[in-house]
Amino acid sequence: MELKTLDIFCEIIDNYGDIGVVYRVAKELKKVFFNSKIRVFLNRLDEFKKINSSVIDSGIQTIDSIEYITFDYLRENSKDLSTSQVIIEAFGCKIPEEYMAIAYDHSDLLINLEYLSAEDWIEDFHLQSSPLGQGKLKKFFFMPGFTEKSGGIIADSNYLERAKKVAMNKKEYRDKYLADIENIDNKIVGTLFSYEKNFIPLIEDLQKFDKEVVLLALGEKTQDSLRKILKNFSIEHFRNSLKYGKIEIRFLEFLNQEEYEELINLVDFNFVRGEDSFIRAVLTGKPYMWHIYCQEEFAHLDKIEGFLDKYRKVIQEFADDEFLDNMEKFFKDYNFRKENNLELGKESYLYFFENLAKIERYNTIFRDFLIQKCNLINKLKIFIEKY
Ligand code: TRH
Repeated sequence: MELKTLDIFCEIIDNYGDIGVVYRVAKELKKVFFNSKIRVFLNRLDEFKKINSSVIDSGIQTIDSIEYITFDYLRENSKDLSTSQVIIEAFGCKIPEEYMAIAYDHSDLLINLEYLSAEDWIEDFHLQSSPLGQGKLKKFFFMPGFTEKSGGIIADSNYLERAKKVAMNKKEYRDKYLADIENIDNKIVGTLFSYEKNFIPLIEDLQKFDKEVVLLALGEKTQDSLRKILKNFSIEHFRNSLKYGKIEIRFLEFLNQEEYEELINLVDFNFVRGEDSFIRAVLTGKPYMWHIYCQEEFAHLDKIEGFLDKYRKVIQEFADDEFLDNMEKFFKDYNFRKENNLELGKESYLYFFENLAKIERYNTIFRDFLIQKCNLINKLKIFIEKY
Protein backbone atom coordinates (compact mmCIF):
# COMPACT_ATOMS: atom_id res chain seq x y z
CA MET A 1 0.00 0.00 0.00
CA GLU A 2 1.06 3.56 -0.52
CA LEU A 3 0.87 5.00 2.98
CA LYS A 4 -0.93 8.33 3.16
CA THR A 5 -2.22 8.34 6.72
CA LEU A 6 -1.01 6.64 9.90
CA ASP A 7 -2.30 6.90 13.46
CA ILE A 8 -0.41 5.57 16.48
CA PHE A 9 -2.18 4.93 19.80
CA CYS A 10 -0.41 4.97 23.14
CA GLU A 11 -1.80 4.39 26.62
CA ILE A 12 0.66 5.40 29.31
CA ILE A 13 0.29 3.50 32.57
CA ASP A 14 3.44 4.50 34.38
CA ASN A 15 7.07 5.24 33.59
CA TYR A 16 8.41 6.61 30.33
CA GLY A 17 8.82 3.53 28.15
CA ASP A 18 5.42 3.55 26.44
CA ILE A 19 5.63 7.15 25.26
CA GLY A 20 9.40 6.78 24.78
CA VAL A 21 8.88 4.03 22.22
CA VAL A 22 5.88 5.67 20.54
CA TYR A 23 7.61 9.05 20.24
CA ARG A 24 10.64 7.33 18.71
CA VAL A 25 8.62 5.23 16.25
CA ALA A 26 6.52 8.25 15.21
CA LYS A 27 9.61 10.38 14.50
CA GLU A 28 11.26 7.63 12.50
CA LEU A 29 8.16 6.69 10.50
CA LYS A 30 7.70 10.37 9.62
CA LYS A 31 11.23 10.30 8.23
CA VAL A 32 10.61 7.08 6.29
CA PHE A 33 7.13 8.00 5.02
CA PHE A 34 7.80 11.74 4.76
CA ASN A 35 4.72 12.47 2.62
CA SER A 36 2.32 10.69 4.99
CA LYS A 37 0.22 12.37 7.64
CA ILE A 38 1.12 10.93 11.03
CA ARG A 39 -0.88 11.42 14.21
CA VAL A 40 -0.17 10.12 17.71
CA PHE A 41 -3.09 9.70 20.13
CA LEU A 42 -2.21 9.42 23.81
CA ASN A 43 -4.14 9.18 27.08
CA ARG A 44 -2.07 11.79 28.93
CA LEU A 45 0.80 14.21 28.53
CA ASP A 46 2.79 14.18 31.82
CA GLU A 47 5.39 11.59 30.81
CA PHE A 48 5.63 13.03 27.30
CA LYS A 49 6.42 16.44 28.81
CA LYS A 50 9.28 14.86 30.76
CA ILE A 51 10.97 13.33 27.71
CA ASN A 52 10.28 16.35 25.48
CA SER A 53 10.31 19.76 27.13
CA SER A 54 8.60 21.44 24.16
CA VAL A 55 5.32 19.57 24.81
CA ILE A 56 2.58 21.87 26.06
CA ASP A 57 -0.68 21.25 27.93
CA SER A 58 -2.88 21.15 24.89
CA GLY A 59 -5.28 18.51 23.54
CA ILE A 60 -3.76 18.91 20.10
CA GLN A 61 -0.28 20.05 19.07
CA THR A 62 2.17 19.55 16.23
CA ILE A 63 5.80 18.71 16.92
CA ASP A 64 8.20 18.14 14.02
CA SER A 65 5.32 17.67 11.56
CA ILE A 66 3.59 15.01 13.68
CA GLU A 67 0.26 15.76 15.32
CA TYR A 68 -0.11 14.73 18.99
CA ILE A 69 -3.72 14.46 20.20
CA THR A 70 -5.06 13.42 23.60
CA PHE A 71 -7.79 10.80 24.01
CA ASP A 72 -9.92 13.52 25.67
CA TYR A 73 -9.60 15.77 22.63
CA LEU A 74 -10.43 12.84 20.35
CA ARG A 75 -13.62 12.08 22.34
CA GLU A 76 -14.71 15.71 22.51
CA ASN A 77 -14.27 16.07 18.75
CA SER A 78 -15.40 12.62 17.65
CA LYS A 79 -18.10 13.88 15.30
CA ASP A 80 -15.42 15.33 12.97
CA LEU A 81 -13.12 12.33 13.32
CA SER A 82 -11.55 10.51 10.38
CA THR A 83 -9.42 7.42 10.84
CA SER A 84 -6.19 6.50 9.05
CA GLN A 85 -5.30 3.74 6.55
CA VAL A 86 -2.89 2.15 9.01
CA ILE A 87 -3.24 2.16 12.78
CA ILE A 88 -0.51 1.16 15.20
CA GLU A 89 -1.73 0.13 18.61
CA ALA A 90 1.25 0.29 20.96
CA PHE A 91 1.49 -2.56 23.47
CA GLY A 92 -2.10 -3.72 22.99
CA CYS A 93 -3.51 -0.46 24.31
CA LYS A 94 -7.23 0.17 24.25
CA ILE A 95 -8.14 2.45 21.35
CA PRO A 96 -11.09 4.73 22.21
CA GLU A 97 -14.43 3.25 21.04
CA GLU A 98 -15.34 6.44 19.18
CA TYR A 99 -12.33 5.85 16.92
CA MET A 100 -12.78 2.11 16.48
CA ALA A 101 -16.43 2.51 15.54
CA ILE A 102 -15.29 4.32 12.37
CA ALA A 103 -12.04 2.39 11.84
CA TYR A 104 -13.64 -1.05 11.31
CA ASP A 105 -15.05 0.07 7.97
CA HIS A 106 -12.71 2.89 6.97
CA SER A 107 -9.21 1.75 7.96
CA ASP A 108 -7.25 -1.12 6.40
CA LEU A 109 -4.53 -2.34 8.71
CA LEU A 110 -4.23 -2.44 12.51
CA ILE A 111 -0.79 -3.37 13.82
CA ASN A 112 -0.42 -4.32 17.47
CA LEU A 113 3.18 -3.36 18.24
CA GLU A 114 4.00 -5.49 21.26
CA TYR A 115 6.58 -5.14 24.03
CA LEU A 116 10.09 -6.32 23.32
CA SER A 117 10.65 -9.94 24.21
CA ALA A 118 13.63 -12.25 23.92
CA GLU A 119 11.57 -15.43 24.19
CA ASP A 120 11.49 -17.95 21.35
CA TRP A 121 7.70 -18.23 20.96
CA ILE A 122 7.45 -14.69 19.57
CA GLU A 123 8.93 -15.78 16.23
CA ASP A 124 5.83 -17.89 15.50
CA PHE A 125 3.53 -15.14 16.68
CA HIS A 126 5.17 -12.33 14.70
CA LEU A 127 2.92 -11.09 11.86
CA GLN A 128 0.11 -13.48 12.76
CA SER A 129 -3.31 -12.01 12.13
CA SER A 130 -6.12 -11.87 14.64
CA PRO A 131 -9.78 -11.67 13.56
CA LEU A 132 -11.62 -8.50 14.48
CA GLY A 133 -15.00 -9.89 13.47
CA GLN A 134 -16.30 -6.82 11.67
CA GLY A 135 -15.58 -4.46 8.77
CA LYS A 136 -12.61 -4.57 6.41
CA LEU A 137 -9.98 -3.76 9.06
CA LYS A 138 -7.39 -6.51 9.64
CA LYS A 139 -5.25 -6.85 12.76
CA PHE A 140 -1.69 -8.23 12.91
CA PHE A 141 0.77 -8.78 15.75
CA PHE A 142 4.21 -7.24 15.46
CA MET A 143 6.62 -8.84 17.94
CA PRO A 144 9.90 -6.99 18.62
CA GLY A 145 12.81 -9.24 19.51
CA PHE A 146 16.49 -10.03 19.09
CA THR A 147 16.34 -12.42 16.14
CA GLU A 148 15.96 -12.14 12.38
CA LYS A 149 12.58 -13.86 12.43
CA SER A 150 11.14 -11.56 15.10
CA GLY A 151 10.05 -7.94 14.61
CA GLY A 152 13.53 -6.76 15.59
CA ILE A 153 14.54 -3.77 17.68
CA ILE A 154 14.06 -0.06 17.06
CA ALA A 155 17.41 0.89 15.55
CA ASP A 156 16.04 4.17 14.23
CA SER A 157 18.24 6.22 11.94
CA ASN A 158 17.61 9.34 14.05
CA TYR A 159 19.28 7.57 16.97
CA LEU A 160 22.10 5.99 14.97
CA GLU A 161 22.98 9.31 13.35
CA ARG A 162 22.98 11.01 16.76
CA ALA A 163 25.29 8.31 18.13
CA LYS A 164 27.68 8.83 15.22
CA LYS A 165 27.63 12.60 15.72
CA VAL A 166 28.59 12.19 19.38
CA ALA A 167 31.42 9.78 18.51
CA MET A 168 32.80 12.24 15.96
CA ASN A 169 32.48 15.36 18.16
CA LYS A 170 33.42 14.10 21.60
CA LYS A 171 34.90 17.35 22.79
CA GLU A 172 31.81 19.37 21.92
CA TYR A 173 29.55 16.92 23.80
CA ARG A 174 31.90 16.69 26.76
CA ASP A 175 31.68 20.46 27.04
CA LYS A 176 27.89 20.18 26.92
CA TYR A 177 27.41 17.45 29.54
CA LEU A 178 30.61 16.73 31.46
CA ALA A 179 32.45 20.05 31.51
CA ASP A 180 32.77 20.29 35.28
CA ILE A 181 34.25 16.83 35.85
CA GLU A 182 37.88 17.46 36.74
CA ASN A 183 40.60 15.25 35.37
CA ILE A 184 38.02 13.35 33.33
CA ASP A 185 40.55 11.45 31.21
CA ASN A 186 41.62 9.50 34.27
CA LYS A 187 38.09 8.69 35.37
CA ILE A 188 35.39 6.30 34.26
CA VAL A 189 32.02 7.99 33.75
CA GLY A 190 28.68 6.20 33.40
CA THR A 191 24.93 6.70 33.71
CA LEU A 192 22.62 5.04 36.20
CA PHE A 193 18.89 4.71 35.44
CA SER A 194 16.96 2.08 37.38
CA TYR A 195 13.86 1.16 39.34
CA GLU A 196 14.10 1.08 43.17
CA LYS A 197 17.37 -0.68 43.90
CA ASN A 198 19.94 -1.04 46.64
CA PHE A 199 23.22 0.18 45.19
CA ILE A 200 25.40 -0.52 48.23
CA PRO A 201 27.16 -3.46 46.51
CA LEU A 202 27.95 -1.16 43.58
CA ILE A 203 29.29 1.56 45.81
CA GLU A 204 31.39 -0.86 47.84
CA ASP A 205 32.78 -2.71 44.83
CA LEU A 206 33.78 0.55 43.19
CA GLN A 207 35.94 1.37 46.23
CA LYS A 208 38.00 -1.72 45.32
CA PHE A 209 38.28 -0.73 41.66
CA ASP A 210 41.55 0.97 40.69
CA LYS A 211 39.99 4.00 38.96
CA GLU A 212 37.77 6.81 40.10
CA VAL A 213 34.22 6.50 38.84
CA VAL A 214 31.58 9.17 38.27
CA LEU A 215 27.99 7.94 38.31
CA LEU A 216 25.38 10.15 36.65
CA ALA A 217 22.08 9.25 38.31
CA LEU A 218 18.93 9.87 36.27
CA GLY A 219 15.27 9.48 37.08
CA GLU A 220 13.47 9.84 40.38
CA LYS A 221 13.53 6.11 41.28
CA THR A 222 17.29 5.89 40.86
CA GLN A 223 17.90 9.09 42.77
CA ASP A 224 15.47 8.23 45.62
CA SER A 225 17.09 4.81 45.99
CA LEU A 226 20.54 6.36 46.22
CA ARG A 227 19.45 9.00 48.71
CA LYS A 228 17.79 6.39 50.93
CA ILE A 229 20.65 3.91 50.97
CA LEU A 230 23.32 6.55 51.41
CA LYS A 231 21.71 8.43 54.25
CA ASN A 232 23.82 6.67 56.88
CA PHE A 233 27.09 6.92 54.98
CA SER A 234 29.56 9.66 55.80
CA ILE A 235 29.54 11.50 52.57
CA GLU A 236 30.79 14.81 51.25
CA HIS A 237 27.93 16.78 49.74
CA PHE A 238 28.24 19.32 46.97
CA ARG A 239 25.38 21.04 45.19
CA ASN A 240 24.04 18.18 43.13
CA SER A 241 26.61 15.58 43.83
CA LEU A 242 27.97 13.31 46.54
CA LYS A 243 31.50 12.10 47.00
CA TYR A 244 32.18 8.82 48.73
CA GLY A 245 35.78 7.61 48.62
CA LYS A 246 36.66 6.91 45.02
CA ILE A 247 33.24 7.56 43.61
CA GLU A 248 31.25 10.61 42.82
CA ILE A 249 27.51 10.47 42.29
CA ARG A 250 25.82 13.27 40.40
CA PHE A 251 22.07 13.80 40.40
CA LEU A 252 21.10 14.98 36.94
CA GLU A 253 17.87 16.62 35.83
CA PHE A 254 15.72 14.40 33.64
CA LEU A 255 16.87 15.06 30.08
CA ASN A 256 15.02 15.32 26.80
CA GLN A 257 15.07 11.97 25.03
CA GLU A 258 17.50 13.24 22.39
CA GLU A 259 19.84 14.61 25.08
CA TYR A 260 19.73 11.33 27.00
CA GLU A 261 20.78 9.59 23.80
CA GLU A 262 23.71 11.96 23.40
CA LEU A 263 24.80 11.40 26.97
CA ILE A 264 24.73 7.60 26.86
CA ASN A 265 26.80 7.66 23.70
CA LEU A 266 29.34 9.93 25.33
CA VAL A 267 30.05 8.09 28.58
CA ASP A 268 31.95 4.84 29.22
CA PHE A 269 29.09 2.60 30.40
CA ASN A 270 25.35 2.71 30.99
CA PHE A 271 23.09 1.10 33.56
CA VAL A 272 19.60 1.26 32.08
CA ARG A 273 16.13 -0.12 32.69
CA GLY A 274 12.81 -0.96 31.03
CA GLU A 275 12.84 -1.45 27.31
CA ASP A 276 13.63 1.68 25.40
CA SER A 277 16.68 2.84 27.37
CA PHE A 278 17.93 -0.76 27.32
CA ILE A 279 17.87 -0.89 23.53
CA ARG A 280 19.50 2.56 23.37
CA ALA A 281 22.31 1.24 25.58
CA VAL A 282 22.66 -1.92 23.47
CA LEU A 283 22.98 0.27 20.38
CA THR A 284 25.84 2.28 21.90
CA GLY A 285 27.97 -0.89 21.77
CA LYS A 286 29.37 0.19 25.15
CA PRO A 287 29.15 -1.88 28.34
CA TYR A 288 25.66 -1.91 29.87
CA MET A 289 23.61 -3.47 32.60
CA TRP A 290 19.83 -3.85 32.32
CA HIS A 291 17.40 -3.40 35.19
CA ILE A 292 14.52 -5.18 33.53
CA TYR A 293 10.90 -4.22 34.27
CA CYS A 294 9.87 -6.50 37.14
CA GLN A 295 7.03 -8.96 36.53
CA GLU A 296 5.03 -11.35 38.66
CA GLU A 297 6.39 -14.82 39.43
CA PHE A 298 9.87 -13.88 38.24
CA ALA A 299 8.69 -13.75 34.59
CA HIS A 300 11.27 -11.00 34.02
CA LEU A 301 14.05 -13.51 34.71
CA ASP A 302 12.84 -15.63 31.78
CA LYS A 303 13.24 -12.55 29.62
CA ILE A 304 16.75 -12.01 30.94
CA GLU A 305 17.53 -15.66 30.09
CA GLY A 306 16.08 -15.14 26.63
CA PHE A 307 18.20 -12.07 26.04
CA LEU A 308 21.36 -13.78 27.33
CA ASP A 309 20.69 -16.73 25.06
CA LYS A 310 20.47 -14.46 21.98
CA TYR A 311 23.54 -12.49 23.10
CA ARG A 312 25.51 -15.69 23.62
CA LYS A 313 24.56 -17.07 20.19
CA VAL A 314 25.83 -13.97 18.42
CA ILE A 315 29.13 -13.52 20.23
CA GLN A 316 30.11 -17.05 21.27
CA GLU A 317 32.44 -17.56 18.31
CA PHE A 318 34.51 -14.61 19.62
CA ALA A 319 34.08 -14.70 23.38
CA ASP A 320 35.34 -17.29 25.82
CA ASP A 321 33.06 -19.20 28.19
CA GLU A 322 34.47 -17.48 31.25
CA PHE A 323 33.39 -14.11 29.89
CA LEU A 324 29.92 -15.33 28.96
CA ASP A 325 29.42 -17.05 32.31
CA ASN A 326 30.47 -13.94 34.21
CA MET A 327 28.15 -11.69 32.24
CA GLU A 328 25.29 -14.13 32.60
CA LYS A 329 25.74 -14.26 36.35
CA PHE A 330 25.90 -10.49 36.61
CA PHE A 331 22.69 -9.96 34.60
CA LYS A 332 20.82 -12.58 36.62
CA ASP A 333 22.05 -11.43 40.02
CA TYR A 334 21.38 -7.77 39.23
CA ASN A 335 17.79 -8.62 38.32
CA PHE A 336 16.96 -11.23 40.94
CA ARG A 337 13.97 -9.76 42.79
CA LYS A 338 10.30 -10.45 43.34
CA GLU A 339 9.44 -6.78 43.38
CA ASN A 340 11.32 -3.51 43.16
CA ASN A 341 12.65 -2.65 46.62
CA LEU A 342 15.77 -1.68 48.53
CA GLU A 343 16.72 -5.18 49.67
CA LEU A 344 20.40 -5.95 49.39
CA GLY A 345 21.22 -7.99 46.27
CA LYS A 346 24.14 -10.37 45.84
CA GLU A 347 25.52 -9.05 42.59
CA SER A 348 29.21 -8.28 42.21
CA TYR A 349 30.33 -5.46 39.94
CA LEU A 350 34.08 -5.93 39.80
CA TYR A 351 34.25 -8.23 36.77
CA PHE A 352 32.20 -5.71 34.80
CA PHE A 353 34.37 -2.71 35.71
CA GLU A 354 37.64 -4.58 35.28
CA ASN A 355 36.66 -5.75 31.79
CA LEU A 356 35.08 -2.67 30.24
CA ALA A 357 37.18 -2.81 27.07
CA LYS A 358 36.49 -6.51 26.51
CA ILE A 359 32.76 -6.07 27.09
CA GLU A 360 32.69 -3.19 24.63
CA ARG A 361 34.35 -5.38 21.99
CA TYR A 362 31.65 -8.04 22.25
CA ASN A 363 28.80 -5.58 22.72
CA THR A 364 29.83 -3.92 19.46
CA ILE A 365 29.53 -7.24 17.64
CA PHE A 366 26.06 -7.80 19.10
CA ARG A 367 25.05 -4.21 18.28
CA ASP A 368 26.17 -4.58 14.65
CA PHE A 369 24.27 -7.84 14.28
CA LEU A 370 21.07 -6.19 15.54
CA ILE A 371 21.41 -3.15 13.30
CA GLN A 372 22.03 -5.27 10.21
CA LYS A 373 19.61 -8.14 10.77
CA CYS A 374 16.95 -7.02 13.22
CA ASN A 375 15.87 -3.51 12.31
CA LEU A 376 12.24 -3.08 13.35
CA ILE A 377 11.69 0.08 11.31
CA ASN A 378 12.79 -1.63 8.08
CA LYS A 379 10.57 -4.60 8.86
CA LEU A 380 7.58 -2.37 9.61
CA LYS A 381 8.13 -0.35 6.45
CA ILE A 382 8.30 -3.47 4.29
CA PHE A 383 5.20 -4.94 5.96
CA ILE A 384 3.14 -1.78 5.39
CA GLU A 385 4.34 -1.30 1.80
CA LYS A 386 3.64 -4.91 0.84
CA TYR A 387 0.19 -4.93 2.42
O1 TRH B 1 10.50 4.28 31.95
P1 TRH B 1 10.69 2.83 31.80
O2 TRH B 1 10.84 2.08 33.02
O3 TRH B 1 9.52 2.25 30.98
C1 TRH B 1 8.95 0.99 31.28
C2 TRH B 1 9.31 -0.06 30.26
O4 TRH B 1 9.23 0.35 28.94
C3 TRH B 1 8.44 -1.27 30.43
O5 TRH B 1 8.69 -2.20 29.40
C4 TRH B 1 6.99 -0.84 30.45
O6 TRH B 1 6.17 -1.90 30.59
C5 TRH B 1 6.78 0.11 31.59
O7 TRH B 1 7.59 1.24 31.41
C6 TRH B 1 5.35 0.53 31.76
O8 TRH B 1 12.00 2.56 30.93
P2 TRH B 1 12.35 2.73 29.38
O9 TRH B 1 11.55 1.81 28.55
O10 TRH B 1 13.77 2.63 29.28
O11 TRH B 1 11.89 4.22 29.02
C7 TRH B 1 12.57 5.35 29.43
C8 TRH B 1 12.41 6.43 28.37
O12 TRH B 1 12.77 7.68 28.95
C9 TRH B 1 13.33 6.21 27.18
O13 TRH B 1 12.66 6.58 25.99
C10 TRH B 1 14.48 7.17 27.44
C11 TRH B 1 13.77 8.29 28.14
N1 TRH B 1 14.60 9.13 29.01
C12 TRH B 1 14.65 10.50 28.78
O14 TRH B 1 14.03 10.99 27.82
N2 TRH B 1 15.39 11.28 29.60
C13 TRH B 1 16.10 10.78 30.65
O15 TRH B 1 16.79 11.55 31.37
C14 TRH B 1 16.05 9.37 30.88
C15 TRH B 1 16.82 8.77 32.02
C16 TRH B 1 15.29 8.58 30.06
